[in-house]
Parts: sequence; C-alpha cells; structure tokens
Amino acid sequence: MIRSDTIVASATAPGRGAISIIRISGPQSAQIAQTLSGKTLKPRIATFGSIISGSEVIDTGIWIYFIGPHSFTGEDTIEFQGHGGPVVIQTILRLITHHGARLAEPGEFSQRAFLNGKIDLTQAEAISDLINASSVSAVKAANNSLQGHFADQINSVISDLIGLRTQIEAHIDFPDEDINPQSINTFSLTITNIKTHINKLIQSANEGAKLNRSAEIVLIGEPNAGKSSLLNALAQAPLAIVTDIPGTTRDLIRHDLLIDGLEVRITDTAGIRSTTDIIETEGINRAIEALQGADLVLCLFDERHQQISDDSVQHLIGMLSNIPVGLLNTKIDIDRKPIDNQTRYPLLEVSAKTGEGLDEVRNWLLDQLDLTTHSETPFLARQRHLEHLKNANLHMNAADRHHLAVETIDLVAEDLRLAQNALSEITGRFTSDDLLTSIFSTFCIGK
Ligand SMILES: Nc1nc2c(ncn2[C@@H]2O[C@H](COP(=O)(O)OP(=O)(O)O)[C@@H](O)[C@H]2O)c(=O)[nH]1
Ligand SMILES: [Mg+2]
Repeated sequence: MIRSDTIVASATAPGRGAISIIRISGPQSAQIAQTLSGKTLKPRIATFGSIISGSEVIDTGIWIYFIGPHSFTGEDTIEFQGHGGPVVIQTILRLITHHGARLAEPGEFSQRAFLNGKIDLTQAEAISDLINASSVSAVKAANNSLQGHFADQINSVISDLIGLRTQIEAHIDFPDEDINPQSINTFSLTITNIKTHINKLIQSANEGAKLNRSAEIVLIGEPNAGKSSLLNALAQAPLAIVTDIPGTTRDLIRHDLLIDGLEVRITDTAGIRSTTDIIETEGINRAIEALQGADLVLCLFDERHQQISDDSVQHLIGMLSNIPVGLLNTKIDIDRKPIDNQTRYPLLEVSAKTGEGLDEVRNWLLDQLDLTTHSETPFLARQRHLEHLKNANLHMNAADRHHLAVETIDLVAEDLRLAQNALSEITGRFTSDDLLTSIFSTFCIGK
C-alpha cells in the first residue's frame, strides 16, 4: 500500500551534534533529492554532495537513496547525513517541504513500514521500546521482539489455532453425523497444548512488561530509620525533609534516578508505626499501597536494633511474595555494631551521612533489578499485549469448558475464532486505525 504523499523529518535527536540525518520517504523522495543535490542518485550508494538552494549551498554531506520496497518504510527513501546544527536542519526541512514533502507525524515512518508489511506491530513497538529502553535487559528484550521472536511465537499459536479450526469447522457442515471420539480426543489435546503455549507467553509477557518501565524501589522502615536521608543521598539532592522528629515524612516522595544507566524510581514513605495522627495514618496507608506496586523493597533498621527477625520484617511489609527484599542497617557512622540478621534476606550497611556503603547498596540494587543475571531475556511486552493474551486465554478456557460434541461444536468454533482474533491484534493483523494512530503517536518524530 504505497501512500501518495512524501514525508520528511530529522531522524536524529534535536540539539547540536556532529551529524544529523534527515529522512524523506514517499514517491517524491528521489525527485526532491535530485533537485536539491543536482545529482541522479544511485540506489544504495553513498554519494557525497551538497544541498543547494538557488545558487547557495545550504549544507554538504552524504546522500543515500533506498529504492522501495528495499527500504525501512518500504517506500522510496532518501537519507541525507549533514551537519547537526538546529538552524541547518530547520533550513533543510523547510527547503524539502517547499519541494513538496510534508513534515512527518511522530512514528509515521514506522507506521508506513508496518502498513507496507515490512514489520508487524510488535516489531514497530519494539523499535520505540528499544529507543526508550532504560536498562540493558530492556535493550535485549526489545531486540528479541524486534527480531520477530515474539511475533513468531504468537504466529505459531495462531497457526495451530487455524489448523484446529479448519478441522472443527469441517464437522459443522455435517450436523447429523457424530464426531468420532478419537477426533474429539485429538481436538481436546490440541486445545490443551494451545492453552499451555498461551500461558507460557503470558508469563514471558509479564516479565517483559516489567522491563518496559522503570523499576520501583520502595523504602520502608520505622520512623527515623533514615529513609528520607537515604533517598536524598541516593538522589544527591535534598528532596525529602529530614528531621529527628518521628513522623516527618507523611506523603510518598518519588524520585527517578539513574543507577549506572538503569532507570529506577525510588519512593520514600512514612515510617510504619501505630499513630492516632490522621495525616500520618493516611501516609502509612499510602506506604502500604506503594508496597503493592514495588519491584523491590528496602527495609531500613537503624542502630536502635540489635537483631532483625522475620517478625520485624513482616511488621513493616506484611506478606509480600516474589518481590526481592533487602535489609539495610543504617547510620553506621553512629554505631558499627553488626545487627544479628535472623532472616533469609541480605543485610547491607550504610551511612547516608558519610556515604559509606552507598555503592554497595547501588550495586546490590543493580544486581537484583537487572534481569539479565536472573532469567532468560523475555520479549519486551506492553500492557496491550498482555491484555490480548489474557483475552485469548479466556476464550480458550471457554472452548475447553464446552466439551466438544455435535451440540456444542458451534460454540467451540466461535471461542477458537475469538481466541485467534485476540492474538492477531497483537501482531496488528486485526487492528483498528484508531488504535494504530494512538500506538504510533507515542513514537519520536523521525522514527
Ligand atoms: N548520623 C547519622 N544520622 C542519620 C543518618 N541517616 C539519618 N540520620 C538522622 O536520623 C534522623 C531521621 O532521619 P530521616 O531520614 O528523617 O528518617 P526517616 O524518618 O526514616 O525518613 C535525622 O535526624 C537524620 O539526620 C546517618 O546515616 N547518620
Ligand atoms: Mg522520612
């Protein structure tokens, strides 16, 4: 599906840089390049040349012509690698639009690649996720999706479903004939296998969806344990008020920070204790709520504690399953006596005041949060993918519950059709224009 208009955008980040790349895509690309360079460009050959307006040289660089469909968008595409100054770029963009192209919308190049069948929707999304990746694991997972591994899995389930549907629907045409019990067994087995596959994908997608956002670290402890001081020390800024009055922090204080290139969000909370103060109680409720969305919890204990038991941890965090928990012995500049750790959680020592132990805390956080060291890299998944997978799962369960027989075969066939549709939404085979627009509008301009 070749669009009739030609689009242009700077593909490199705004601001000053050594080089900028301007990308033109659409039927007029080659003509515009020829007019501006004064040269006939050969496909896939880098040609040194200028951009000329009238008799003036605007910029000099490298021209590359990708002839459709052998281009990212599938259309005729031109890339000009010129100098990375904002005014140069604006002047070139204006010149190109003057010659008939229009400025591209965010994500429009990727949208064209998708519409022209160069990539499926999961790959298009992976491009944006790769650009926005906030950790090494996220980069790896985005690349997995970009290579089509996620889509391959989905397509393999879809193809199993199509095979099953073809056989089942063949029986619908002969309502008077009983279905051979052996066929019923085979069908049920296939349904079970498909369900297992979908469930595995849900698990991977769940992991992958976590990578798509910054990890949430929640600091929790009794009042005055040193939570706000630790937040300030990690953020290297006085974000939270620190006093020796217990109950100083009431609301949640969130801060995004990079630890060795890994984007994390740290939440400082109100100290956990029983109190009659209404505002503080609300603060404590919010702290407990924050725990529910946490990827990792740090429990702080200061020098007042000689011993940490499972009970003392549970008192702070309740029952949290599957979330990594770390214990911190704080304020070690005051008292260096080690705390007796009777729990299975690791205990680190830190002083927010002197900075001692902060590097160890950062390293431990990195170790826990960067999934590369812990599990196989999953696909980078979005909430959207998870919802479609869960939907497909619901329809498969319904198909399973209907127990295949002559009387129920229509219902089973319909459930299988709906499951297939849900999966097809992931790769974009059945996706409405509105949804596509909303997905691509979150991309960068020029991508
Ligand atoms: N000496 C020392 N004092 C600290 C340290 N961290 C916190 N404090 C003090 O402990 C008190 C409570 O700290 P704060 O961070 O507000 O604790 P929160 O209630 O857990 O947020 C304040 O008086 C801080 O100055 C530390 O590492 N060393
Ligand atoms: Mg505090």
